[in-house]
Amino acid sequence: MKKITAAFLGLGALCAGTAVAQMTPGGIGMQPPNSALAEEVHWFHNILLMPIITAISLFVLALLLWIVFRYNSKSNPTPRKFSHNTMIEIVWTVIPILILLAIALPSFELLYKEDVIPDGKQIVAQGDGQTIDFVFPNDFDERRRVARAGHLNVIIDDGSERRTLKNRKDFRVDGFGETNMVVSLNEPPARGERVIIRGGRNVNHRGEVEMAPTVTIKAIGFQWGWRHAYPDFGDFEVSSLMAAEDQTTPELYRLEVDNRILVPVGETIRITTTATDVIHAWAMPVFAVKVDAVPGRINETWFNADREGVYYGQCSEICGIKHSFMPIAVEVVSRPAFEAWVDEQRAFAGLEPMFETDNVKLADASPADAAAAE
Ligand SMILES: [Cu+2]
Repeated sequence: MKKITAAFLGLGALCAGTAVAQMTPGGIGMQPPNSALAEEVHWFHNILLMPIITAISLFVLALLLWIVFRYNSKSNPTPRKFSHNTMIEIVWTVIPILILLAIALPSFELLYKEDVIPDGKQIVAQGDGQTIDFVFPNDFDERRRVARAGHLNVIIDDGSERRTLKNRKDFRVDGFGETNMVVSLNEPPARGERVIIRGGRNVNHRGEVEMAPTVTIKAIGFQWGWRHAYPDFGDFEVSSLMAAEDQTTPELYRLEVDNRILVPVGETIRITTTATDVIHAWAMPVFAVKVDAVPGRINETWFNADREGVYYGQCSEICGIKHSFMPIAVEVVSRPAFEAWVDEQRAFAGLEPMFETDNVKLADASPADAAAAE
């Protein structure tokens, strides 16, 4: 079974295109997914789509070969003259409909998940060794309210480890679907432990509630490059132009940019896109994100990165002669590093710092600077 999956992964990679080949020299697989949603997209492609495509291609090939060899004029000199067969017509109408349904239903679910920005929220409470009841304000729109245990994560964080509690076994909930819900734990969390209750309707395939965005990035495509605005963090824009050939490695040429954009790891990032001239598309394979950037309109999607690192994407809407020269580079970093970067960008734009990032800056500063800061 593993071998078969690997074969399908390989076939999938052949279809995945050149950007992937550039990422891993000699590699043919898709880039490992870096979000829960991307994992689902890969499952859809590798496990559902590729086997169906492969089976259909082999079946059609077999039919063709059968007709070519069995019914050529030599082996079948007097052909039969019938023109209809009701049974076979029903079969070749109904089976493709079933196949299309099997593909369409999970793909609609994925499209919906990519399209709807999560709105989950959390409360964090300190344990005191006594309290067992915690109020979760379920004040979403009526249709978005937490209505069952599947929309809820109850987590105990003791500072070093987090464990997720189980409905009924570890806690009970009063007031599903109402505006004020009470989560009652069976055992009171100890002093020093934190209770984190997350609720929302966007739940990923791991059962985690996806939280509302903490960062919104407006990606503006132009011929030929991207500008990225961070409206939550002040009036600054990061212009990303393709790095010149001598400013990067051969593997990253046409993927690397002069100014990467940064996002914090493990947080929901909302991407809105638009363009100033023609239609572009903001595409980032590791997050399974691809959204058109259309002049005069705003599109949006989102992602939530699992791992830190630098990831590359490209404009994916043929937009003119330098279409292949407008890469996107996203650096996923820790929250403190993100905040330090935001303040740096704000400083470039002549704005006051927004965060207390002394602790991050001290790490870079010389001992004399650190002493002066105290
Ligand atoms: Cu473009």
